[in-house]
Amino acid sequence: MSRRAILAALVAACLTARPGVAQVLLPPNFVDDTILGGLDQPNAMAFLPDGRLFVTELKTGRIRLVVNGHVGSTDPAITVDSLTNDNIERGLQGIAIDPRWPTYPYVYTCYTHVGSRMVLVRYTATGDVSNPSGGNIVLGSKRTLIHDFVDNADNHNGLGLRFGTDGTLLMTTGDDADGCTAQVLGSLGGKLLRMDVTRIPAGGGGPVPRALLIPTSGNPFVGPDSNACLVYAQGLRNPWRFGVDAMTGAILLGDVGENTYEELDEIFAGHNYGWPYREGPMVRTYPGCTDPGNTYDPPLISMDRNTGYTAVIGAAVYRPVMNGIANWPTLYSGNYFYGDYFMSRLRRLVKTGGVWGPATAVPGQPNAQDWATGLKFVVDFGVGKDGSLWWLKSYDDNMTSVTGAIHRIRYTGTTDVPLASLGAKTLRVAPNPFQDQVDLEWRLTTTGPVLIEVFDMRGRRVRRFEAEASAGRVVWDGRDDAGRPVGTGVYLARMRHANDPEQIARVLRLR
Ligand SMILES: [Ca+2]
Ligand SMILES: [Ca+2]
Repeated sequence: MSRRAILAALVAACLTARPGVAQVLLPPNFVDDTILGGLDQPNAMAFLPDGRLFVTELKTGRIRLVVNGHVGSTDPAITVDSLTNDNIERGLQGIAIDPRWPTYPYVYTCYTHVGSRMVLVRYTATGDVSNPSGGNIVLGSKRTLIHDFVDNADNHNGLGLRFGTDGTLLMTTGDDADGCTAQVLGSLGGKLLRMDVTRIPAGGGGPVPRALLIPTSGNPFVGPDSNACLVYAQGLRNPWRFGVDAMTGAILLGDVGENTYEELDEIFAGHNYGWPYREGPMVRTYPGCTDPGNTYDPPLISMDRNTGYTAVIGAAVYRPVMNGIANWPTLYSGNYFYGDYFMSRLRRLVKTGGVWGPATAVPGQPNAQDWATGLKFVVDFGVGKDGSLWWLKSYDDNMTSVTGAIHRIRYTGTTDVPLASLGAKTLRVAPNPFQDQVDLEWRLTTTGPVLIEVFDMRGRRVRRFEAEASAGRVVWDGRDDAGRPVGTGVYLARMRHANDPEQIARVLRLR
């Protein structure tokens, strides 16, 4: 967001100041729970596989563990060092948990650092890493993965952080108020970066060589520039928040606009999203560089800032979760929810016939466009282990100090996600252990696209199968997608299906 827009929004917020927090209005059978208040500008969150939650605080630089609605007995888990927090946008930003937790108890975070630079770091957790109700986690052994993101301007930092479904670490970077950089592959600014973190040595230290971060599965741009090798997509302005579809791996991102449009994009490898020559659907110019006439992906949807949009928060793709006690109805599976930092509205996109568009209103939602209202100062979203959509509010509606909160939108109705039929939905592997080949056999209660993937114990996907049937079988010949035989050892086969929680089976390969 531009400084002018921020100031205007702050003034507006003060003029309309009133006590407390607007009520969150939702469709019938949904409630908004406040899980924990009293946080100091919480900024991003990440769930552990066991349901516990890490939250970053923008200005204090604290990472706090939340267990069953309370902060951990050891609090904070760490306060990051050498933080700069002098502008509204500077501070401790995104957070992501290693998908191999607790075997690899790593927490990744990124922040604006003294010396006009931003850093991506990894901490190693010690303490209650395997105890779902344990509150004693300490983060230490800082290892710096990237130490030299330019941070000359005090805004446009990006720094959203998520893992992709293939186990790579994805990170958004803002253009640092220099739009031209978004079109320069050798600059890390204005990009979505994709990194491999599985080859980083244990313990602290760094910065690690760039080459160690380049995914072995390949990124769209190859050397000799080591920055370009981390780039997955370019032409972004200030991409702050994004979501990864847990089933399809699709990456959906909100790019904060300048003065005219906010936009949502689906990110594809090697694609260019147009900034600074495009803002939403608008063709524009930028001082210091000239549009060479490349092909730019148009946004999925643009929001005219005259309608109140100021800083879009591209949120989460909703999917029900395994054994979620409050999974939402099938209607919402695959929906992409998005809010706005200042405007308080939550809307959703659906993909129909391969095209994203605004969802049809559900009966009883607050108004024709908004699925929910009252989410002012939302900064992050995530689907919790219970199947609810959790969200972070950076402070109360008056921006009072230390009033940030964790909320959860919970479904209270009877879900039509076939939880009761989970036992009937199976992914069976036989023979197990196997030597040459193994059958991966599935059975579902409904039809639709089925995705079966095999991962090694480092979380790397080695093989992928797609099918469309309620029951069937594929044969895995012990080779990866490139036809190379995989080594002996344990593999995880994962089945995903549109409306159902995922199924995972362990497979052991012997020789
Ligand atoms: Ca900056
Ligand atoms: Ca764009």
